[in-house]
Amino acid sequence: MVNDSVSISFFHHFEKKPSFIIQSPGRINLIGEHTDYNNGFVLPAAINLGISLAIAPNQSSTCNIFSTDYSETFSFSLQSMEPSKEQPWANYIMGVVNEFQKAGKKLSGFDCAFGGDIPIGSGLSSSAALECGIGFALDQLYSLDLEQWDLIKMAQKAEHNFAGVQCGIMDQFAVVQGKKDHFIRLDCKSLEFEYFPFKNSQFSIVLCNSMVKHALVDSEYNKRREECESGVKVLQGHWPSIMSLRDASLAQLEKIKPEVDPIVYNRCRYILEENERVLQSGNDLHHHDLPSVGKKLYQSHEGLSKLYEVSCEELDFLVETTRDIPEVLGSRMMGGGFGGCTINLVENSFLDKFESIIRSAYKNQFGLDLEIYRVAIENGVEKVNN
Ligand code: GAF
Repeated sequence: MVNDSVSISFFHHFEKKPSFIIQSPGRINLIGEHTDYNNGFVLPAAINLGISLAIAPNQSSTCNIFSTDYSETFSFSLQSMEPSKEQPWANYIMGVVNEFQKAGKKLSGFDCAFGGDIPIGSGLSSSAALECGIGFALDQLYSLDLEQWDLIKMAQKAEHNFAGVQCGIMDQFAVVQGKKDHFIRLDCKSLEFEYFPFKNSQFSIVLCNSMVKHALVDSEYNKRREECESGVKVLQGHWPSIMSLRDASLAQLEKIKPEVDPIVYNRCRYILEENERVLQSGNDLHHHDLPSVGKKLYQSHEGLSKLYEVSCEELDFLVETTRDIPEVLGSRMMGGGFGGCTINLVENSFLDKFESIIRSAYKNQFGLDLEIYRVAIENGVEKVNN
């Protein structure tokens, strides 16, 4: 991570030293995509790519933010905040400040510089890293004694209210609760979670960044949410106790099939099947059965591509290319979709070869240079010791 350079930028920009530095990671998700806002299961982890924030109070009611990556400044008053169209990155910070104030937390003005090594808009949740990073920083700066779940929920609300994406809880959860060398299986209904150790000397987690981000990502995301909700309404008509897809079974879904739009049926089917895969993958991790997890990654991608329709030709190509490589246990698109990264489980001894095969296949097909990251699982948001 980039703590030192952010600290230096802070000093140059604000001509004083920061009170402290916060390190906030991005996240991966082994399996369980689009299940979070359906009250289902997810299996994410925080990673060694993220954002660092340097912060100090400024004895005013103005907040001054410097983004080292964009080389841009944004200032806002604590008394009036409006989402910015010109500098959308500032919305993640204002959104959190806004939620804190709504919850009655007393804040005063601050100066903050931030930047990182997490690729933006690649499905690694740079937005949750920023939201949780600033939330954690404000908690420390003003000794607010926030509960972790309050931080997670306020960061999620910031995304709803200031970025306009009706996201689930997974990203903010993983950024806050991440634990080195562990995946976390979260039940998004009960909010209970369980850590699964992952330190395999034989296989690595490799992300392939397609370097594309197709338009309409946010509106398609919100639309998927509505489609699932419309499926729930029909199910509820028959079984009033069903409050979300989490409460329904495949048999119940089959029963209402004639009554629902085929697209809605497909969306619901994917969610029910994916929930099952997440539960089983946790058990596989418990038994160190990575080949079995790998198979489920392929099944998950199939569902995301054909039933949930959030993939794209670049992601499908990347996943298909791995199918003939025995040293790859599994591959699938990760995150909201329509671009971003695939997650791959690759045998360590084959990593260099894997990279060169997939890089040249992708270049031949789309004329694009893949970015590839071999990621490690790290702790969630924390203060840097200095
Ligand atoms: C995005 C959202 F922010 C998450 O809540 C989750 O729904 C994910 O897409 C898809 O699984 O990252």
